[in-house]
Amino acid sequence: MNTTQAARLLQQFIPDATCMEVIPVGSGNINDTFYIKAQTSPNAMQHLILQRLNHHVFREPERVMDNWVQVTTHLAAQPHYPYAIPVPLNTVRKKWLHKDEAGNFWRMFPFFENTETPEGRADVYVAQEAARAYGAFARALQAFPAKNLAETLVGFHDTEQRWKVFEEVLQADVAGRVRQIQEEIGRLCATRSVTHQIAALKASGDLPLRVTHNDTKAGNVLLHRDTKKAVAVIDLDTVMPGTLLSDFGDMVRTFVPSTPEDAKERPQIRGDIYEALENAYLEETGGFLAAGERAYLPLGGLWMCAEQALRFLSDYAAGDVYYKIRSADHNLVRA
Ligand code: GN1
Ligand code: MG
Repeated sequence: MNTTQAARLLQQFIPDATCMEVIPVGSGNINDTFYIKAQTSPNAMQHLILQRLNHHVFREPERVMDNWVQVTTHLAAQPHYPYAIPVPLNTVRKKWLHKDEAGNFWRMFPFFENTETPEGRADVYVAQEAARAYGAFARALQAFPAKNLAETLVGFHDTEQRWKVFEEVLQADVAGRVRQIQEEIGRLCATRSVTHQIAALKASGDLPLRVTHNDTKAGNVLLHRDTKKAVAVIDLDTVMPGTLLSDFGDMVRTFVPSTPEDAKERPQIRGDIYEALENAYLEETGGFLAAGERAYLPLGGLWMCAEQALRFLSDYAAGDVYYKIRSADHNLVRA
């Protein structure tokens, strides 16, 4: 994206602003994200995020934004929620999305300055900060009726269904890669019992339906660059009704290993980080978790490792149709 293109999009949100700079940012696997520096008056600059929402994945972009706005409105009304809230800007037409001539959906947010995400480099302190932030997010949304949120990605954490799709993908083998991934398939099959256990737990009614973030990875919590204090939980695209086990689990998946999701080396599994996550998350959520949630929280970590490996391997076998990739074996490496 060049400044002329960015300027045209910026006009849709802040008509009198001049685009001074545009830089691609973030490591999202689905959407395209840019930092924009905008001059909004002779001596005022605004720092913004411009993002293209992937409408091939999110087939109903307006409902994604409706969930997002419901949740941020609720968070903003909580006097004790201590973090910054990613509230979208309105377009000049008073919408949350601008649809361009090519049919792409664009949105804009304030940019949180002097922040970073702790992908692949969390120490105990950082893990605590992040887990507290995700825990506080869940706590602040405790009284929000989950059924008011749209299920924007149907069956997102229905791992049994994802297994069915995986089996179909293996059967079809359109990319001709199945022979080469026999070892990975074998290892994935060893996680099948975790998935069955989760399915049984969901059916038992012991896991209350709650507002869940569903993308609680290390890339979606912003920390202050110097103090490493948590600043904001971001990326509310997947807020939906769900179980907190998966939110805790995706933290485990992305904080406990000593390397980022994309790393080729075999990661170390860090017990001290796991403990820090669990303790800090429970500080925020322990007061309201149901007995079933509390008892099976650790299973969430296994579940999310298994489910994400399944999703990545499935996409590799299907010929890389879902996630953005930056190398031919990217999905295999992630898996
Ligand atoms: C995707 O694009 P991003 O980074 O926000 C994916 C998540 C995965 C994640 C793995 C809608 O999230 O579910 O956990 O990649 N989002 C969607 O890094 O599928
Ligand atoms: Mg996301």
